[in-house]
Amino acid sequence: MYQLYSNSRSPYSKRVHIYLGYRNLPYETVTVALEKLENRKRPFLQINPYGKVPVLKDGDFLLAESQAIIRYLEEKHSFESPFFSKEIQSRALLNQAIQRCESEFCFPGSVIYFTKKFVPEEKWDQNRMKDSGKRIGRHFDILEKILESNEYLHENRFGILEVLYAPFIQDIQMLEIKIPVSIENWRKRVLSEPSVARILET
Ligand SMILES: N[C@@H](CCC(=O)N[C@@H](CS)C(=O)NCC(=O)O)C(=O)O
Repeated sequence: MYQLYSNSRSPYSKRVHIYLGYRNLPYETVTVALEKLENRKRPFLQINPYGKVPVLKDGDFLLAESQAIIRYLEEKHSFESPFFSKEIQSRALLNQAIQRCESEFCFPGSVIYFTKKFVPEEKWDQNRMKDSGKRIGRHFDILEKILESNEYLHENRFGILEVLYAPFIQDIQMLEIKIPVSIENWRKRVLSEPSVARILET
């Protein structure tokens, strides 16, 4: 059975929990206590030298990075409706959107989120926060155009993008950025998908 090294507060771990639930793949959770810095010590550093969760264990095979784990499982199992199409340009566009999700939303979003959560306000790097907000605003413009005429981001069906975004759109109001209506409706749709709702408790 698969084992997933994870932490219940980690959004990157939640992506993989959502995915495993969505695909009905049985697995065991191995909790890594980030709050006790268990991830920075052995034996966890032998599991992932970067000291980060999630990590999937499949027999002797270890794999870190949420996106890589989901791609591995998609390739390993032949699902009736796979996230990645056989058509090369469809796959290329999906890869483009995945990259943009990481670099134009999750990364700048984490800058704002972690600063607000863990840094005293007088120490906030206001320029960095403003720049992150602008990047997310531009990203929302792109998503809005897609979602005005589609229910989901890629080929109009729930897929890997929704799994990757889900934990990062849960507390979207924390970004203090105007959310276009089509994005807010998509967000509600994603958060009410049963495998998402089960993990995020939405
Ligand atoms: N790019 C990685 C990011 C993983 C990551 O940043 N995990 C965080 C928890 S959400 C972590 O383990 N942080 C512990 C640390 O950096 O000490 C992924 O997609 O899995």
